[in-house]
Amino acid sequence: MNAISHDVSKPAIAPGSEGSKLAALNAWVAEVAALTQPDAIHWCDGSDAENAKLVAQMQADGTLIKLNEQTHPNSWLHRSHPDDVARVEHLTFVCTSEQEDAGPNNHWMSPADGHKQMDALFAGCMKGRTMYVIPYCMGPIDSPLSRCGVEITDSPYVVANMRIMTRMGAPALARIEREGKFVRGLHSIGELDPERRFIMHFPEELTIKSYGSGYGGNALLGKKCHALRIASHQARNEGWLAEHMLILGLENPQGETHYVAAAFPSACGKTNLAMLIPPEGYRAQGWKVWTVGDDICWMRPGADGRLYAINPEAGFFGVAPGTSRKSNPNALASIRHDTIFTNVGVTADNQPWWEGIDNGDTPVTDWRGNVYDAAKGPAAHPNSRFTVSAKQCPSYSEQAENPAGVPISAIVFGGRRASLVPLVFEARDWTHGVLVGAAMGSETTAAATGAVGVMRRDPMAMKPFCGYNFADYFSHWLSFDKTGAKLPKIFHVNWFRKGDDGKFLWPGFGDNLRVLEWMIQRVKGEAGSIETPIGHLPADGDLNLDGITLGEEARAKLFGFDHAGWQAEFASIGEYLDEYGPRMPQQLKDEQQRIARDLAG
Ligand code: GTP
Ligand code: SPV
Ligand code: MN
Repeated sequence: MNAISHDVSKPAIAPGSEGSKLAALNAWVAEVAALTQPDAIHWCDGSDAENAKLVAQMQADGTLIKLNEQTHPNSWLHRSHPDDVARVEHLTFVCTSEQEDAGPNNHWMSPADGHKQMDALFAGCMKGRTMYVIPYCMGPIDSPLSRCGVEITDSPYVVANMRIMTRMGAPALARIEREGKFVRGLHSIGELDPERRFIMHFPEELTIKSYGSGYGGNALLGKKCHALRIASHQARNEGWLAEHMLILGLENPQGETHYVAAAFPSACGKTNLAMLIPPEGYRAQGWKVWTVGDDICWMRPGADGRLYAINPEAGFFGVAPGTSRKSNPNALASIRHDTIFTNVGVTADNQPWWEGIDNGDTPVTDWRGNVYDAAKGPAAHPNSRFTVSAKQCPSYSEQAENPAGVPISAIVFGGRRASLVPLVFEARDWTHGVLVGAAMGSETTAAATGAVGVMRRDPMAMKPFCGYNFADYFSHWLSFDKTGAKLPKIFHVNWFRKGDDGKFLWPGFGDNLRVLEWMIQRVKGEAGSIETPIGHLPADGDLNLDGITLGEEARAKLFGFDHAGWQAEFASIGEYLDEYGPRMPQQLKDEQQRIARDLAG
């Protein structure tokens, strides 16, 4: 084991290094230690022995509770502070020198004020605690598309999660030593006081400071803070894209695999689509879905002009509620062992439990650790999650480890829309597709604190995650359409359209394969459609509906085009684009106006 716990009176030098190659890292660690004053410093090597020691320590102090060893070997329950259960968008800042660069889509503070405010919180905050230094790599360790970071944290729970979610430890440190460049993430759980909680990003300095939360995207800094907010800024400068997208491979009966990247807002179906199991008839023919990633996608044009994508993550931090053998058998198979569950309920025999698990069990304890009482709310928090290695997923694609990435044939945008938006439509071209992404709307979910079910604009599912001005982000997207580019087709889906009775009209989950099939046929020029002002919709017979029954209302709403409704929607999209002023690319405004005129005429 390389890791050493340092007495803070000694210099905190990275293990295995002599001399200056890690000088910047060592200097930063020393600077943070001087500010936060931990009792000890531990450099994480990512080994099993290190993990076992940390887990034992967390079991002893109650941070982790052991689950039923027979049914869920080596699996743990963590109960977070009840006020710390989701991302906090209102406390998340992007600190750029110019406010305009952060854009109206972000909360902004000047870098000087941001550092001042955060450093005051961090001063002495690790007294009595151990400071963990976590070197990590986002993406396959040998991929040129990957990027490294170091997270410093005082939370052993964060260390255990980062070990699953990233390539963490010695190999990452070796790459950092080679490259010299890394994203700096400083995190402390602080007092877990919502009044003393901020997540700040300094994209110009490749730096993150997060204080006062131990939960998910607030604390596992490799995930949303690095791989989306900081990476989107880097991607813009370097000519690539960092997106809130799943990546899947769709294998047809002929054995061809097409890769699809899809952006849906938080808790809107990425994990489920990425792990889809085809309906019975399709399975018999040989259709298969391979999982490359379920949350984040980094894409870059290859020498052949196509976009190549990697999943920067190594694990899944997936939504528990609604996950069942019926809805997502691959997820359920993944989490049978070596899994950390956060904020779920438990059964009498100590198995994890959540609403929609649908396995005949009943909960006795809720996510807070109280006796379960249905009158007091759900047993599992609506944003309860599982953390598990991607390697445990039966559908995990070996291509996810390919350093070159996978070529993307289709990009899909989608939202949670009870009304108006049909099941699927295809954009006419790249510019139209970028507008479709920019105009995305979705009803809010429990993944962030605040009201649930409120429709808001969430362009490309990046509203909470774009590290710079959305106007510049859309320009960057448009810039990919250049000579020699072989860009994917762009589609929009809505699995969440409701009928007059308030129920979902589309069966969803495995049956979403029918929509993927149509998309790939469109890519290959093999399927029909009808053109409307909003794009191409499948006409009667274009999409295979064999084996499912849809009533008249369902057919009309899933495949119909509500002219008056879209007129109003396009007026609202125009107003939204105008909120960004002259910085919004004219090309996108022209596209919006052209469609608005089409709808009027
Ligand atoms: P984040 O991890 O927050 O980024 O979310 P995600 O996009 O991966 O969402 P996930 O796949 O975990 O789905 C969230 C919720 O939507 C779960 O409760 C699912 O059961 C539900 N869901 C997913 N796909 C479908 C679908 O096709 N139809 C319906 N009705 N619900 C779905
Ligand atoms: C999301 O909210 O989109 C998530 C969970 O994937 S978190 O890691 O908390 O951001
Ligand atoms: Mn997400």
